Amino acid sequence: MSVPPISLESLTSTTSFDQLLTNAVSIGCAPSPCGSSEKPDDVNPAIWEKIKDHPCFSEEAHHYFARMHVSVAPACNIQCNYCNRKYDCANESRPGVVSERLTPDQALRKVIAVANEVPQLSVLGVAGPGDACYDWKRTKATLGLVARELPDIKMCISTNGLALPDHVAELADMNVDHVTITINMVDPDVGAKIYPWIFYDHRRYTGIEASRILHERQMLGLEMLTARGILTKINSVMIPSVNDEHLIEVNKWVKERGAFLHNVMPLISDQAHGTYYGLAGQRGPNVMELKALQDRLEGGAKLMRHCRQCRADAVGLLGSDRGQEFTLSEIPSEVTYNGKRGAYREVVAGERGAHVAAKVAAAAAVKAAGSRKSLLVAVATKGGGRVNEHFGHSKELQIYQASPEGIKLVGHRKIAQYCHGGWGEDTTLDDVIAALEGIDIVLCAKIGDCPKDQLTAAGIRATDAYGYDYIETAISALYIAELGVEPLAAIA
Ligand code: CLF
Ligand code: SF4
Repeated sequence: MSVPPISLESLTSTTSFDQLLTNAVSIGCAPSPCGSSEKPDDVNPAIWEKIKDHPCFSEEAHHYFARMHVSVAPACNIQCNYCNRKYDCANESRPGVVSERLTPDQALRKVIAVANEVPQLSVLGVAGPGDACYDWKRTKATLGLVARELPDIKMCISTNGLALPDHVAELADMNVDHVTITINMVDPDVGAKIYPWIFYDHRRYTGIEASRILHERQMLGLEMLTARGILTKINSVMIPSVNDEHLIEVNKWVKERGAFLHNVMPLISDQAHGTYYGLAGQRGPNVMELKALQDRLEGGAKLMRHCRQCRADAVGLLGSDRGQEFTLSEIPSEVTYNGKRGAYREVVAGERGAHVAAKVAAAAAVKAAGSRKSLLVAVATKGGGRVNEHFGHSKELQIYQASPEGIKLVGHRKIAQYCHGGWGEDTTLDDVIAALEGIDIVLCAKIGDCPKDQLTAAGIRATDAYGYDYIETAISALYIAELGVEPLAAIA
């Protein structure tokens, strides 16, 4: 097992600035004067500048950087059959859910408070709980206030697209570089099964006409953003038997219109949410169905596979929401930005070059092995691109695929936390095993004999032999060992 690297172990969701910087200095991780060395060779430099700190637009950045959403836009101009914004639960992570709505001034206070406490913060997103473009006055006021006070934070919005064409020019003027449009169909017949109504141009439309208008506005908005060089991500909700096959067509349309990323997300449907689909018993796809569709879409518009389907008030690294720490009642009425986040960026810039080099070497090693074997690996990580979380502490595992094409992140699986203060729950482990369907091996920083043996009995091997290594380095070593080139001594 490798020795824990202090700097990367520091990149957890709750580390203070002082701890972070002290640790970085103690291992000689000197701030880099220029972060350019970490740019992957296949990425255009201008695009890289836009995405390198954005945890959603760059899979690599999500290991280091965090987003926060401010819930300033409650109004919406359409109805989706999967949405009910009245429902809230502190443990519920899905779009549309918030615990409190904010005015633009309150949002600014919250952004400053988070920026002072969360070194990883790099992006501010307006993602509802309604529609950022329909509730434009509040969205614009918030983005303007934050841009003035914290100019180094990237701005990002998420919209259903209906009102988007009306605001593209202002988005460009405000230097908003990242826009997400939720596009679930390009055929109004399919749309009519997803959207019961829209409100457009002072009137309400229903049925196929509603979806035709929505579709035309979405395509127009996408084309306008592309023409202005604003990066777009298309979110599509995969709804089995409604639009799952159709998303192949959606992927083609958005690629032709310049979308930067396509993010296919599973429908979240539960009767308790009170949505049309939840009440009607419409199911979401299981993890293997989602992966199968995403695999079919490879080669089209580039896929995002690390989305966590965030709440509209989410805060922190993707997958570890700290929103509950920053409710308005916890934030002083006067907050001043302490400007310390720059130091964190310098530490990361020094680290990322090494990580990218390790990724390239790991992918080359897997390809050079010359095997047709494919391996699905579940990784316990709390950030920094390392295998650095104990199995028993994990609430989600990141899923990587090693194959003749190299190593890539293909998703994540939520799991129940197995370990509670030193003891593990067997019933929890049954749920974890069920959530790991199709997984060959679990990689983690530490695992006890008991859960390891039970996983093995269920056909899922687990090892902590590569704890604290870079994820890709660990996976390439595993892959090669699996081929019998080297012994796989530490695997159960
Ligand atoms: Fe937020 Fe969305 Fe911007 Fe990211 S989230 S507005 S692009 S800053 Fe990211 Fe969350 Fe997935 Fe959205 S993981 S739901 S894709
Ligand atoms: Fe809900 Fe967003 Fe759909 Fe509006 S566009 S109904 S907020 S999911």
